[in-house]
Amino acid sequence: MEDAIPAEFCDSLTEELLRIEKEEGIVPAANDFEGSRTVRIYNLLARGAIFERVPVHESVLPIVEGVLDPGCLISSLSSISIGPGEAAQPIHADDQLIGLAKPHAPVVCNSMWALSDFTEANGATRIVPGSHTRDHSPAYGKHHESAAAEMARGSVLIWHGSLWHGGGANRTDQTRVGIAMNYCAGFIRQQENQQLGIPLEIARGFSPRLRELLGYGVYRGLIGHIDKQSPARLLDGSATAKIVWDR
Ligand SMILES: O=C(O)CCC(=O)C(=O)O
Repeated sequence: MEDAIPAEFCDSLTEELLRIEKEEGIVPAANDFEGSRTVRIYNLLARGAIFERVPVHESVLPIVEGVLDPGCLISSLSSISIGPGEAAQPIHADDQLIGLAKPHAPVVCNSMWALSDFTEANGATRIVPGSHTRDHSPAYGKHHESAAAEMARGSVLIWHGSLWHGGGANRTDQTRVGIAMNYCAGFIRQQENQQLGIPLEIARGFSPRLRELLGYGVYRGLIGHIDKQSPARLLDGSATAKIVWDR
């Protein structure tokens, strides 16, 4: 989706990522999946108020709700800044550790926000079009033909979690900066633990929709309840609807 994120918001997000990287001394990991010249900052909702606007963004969330359903959850929110000289990431599917026979209906729907232009040369996400319909995930570490999803800054790439893809190699002298805003169905486990990873005093300040997306809600009136109440009640005392059995 082009022109999804206004330039000023891209600027502010980029500044904030640089601030966190510097203040926390975050450096690249050293494994072939995360890369050795790529700075990744995880759990962004715990690291700055500006990130609260990302999961609920009006350009992206309605599409994800259409792919999953409105009971979807935030699976993870992190930044991926691919530095000069980084090698291509192995092609993978974001749902490949989930033990469901493929192809299956989407249980993961992920997005990549371009905070810089994404080009073939600077490491634009590489995708294997149509691969979400295959009956298997890619063999890890093997070569798979792929295409660079080039996009201008402010664009967002959204994909079915079974799609084969990976970060590209960066052959330029500029960093490719992206935000990986990932969602999952309301009935599966989130990749980053949102209830323990985000301090409760921070989560209490989030909007009701954002709290729901973190998992402070009950999927279809049942999944995630505590004593037949929504976990939102323990978070902030909110009144909760009846559980499905009591309707
Ligand atoms: O950085 C990218 O373009 C994709 C990263 C990715 O697919 C991942 O880390 O799971």
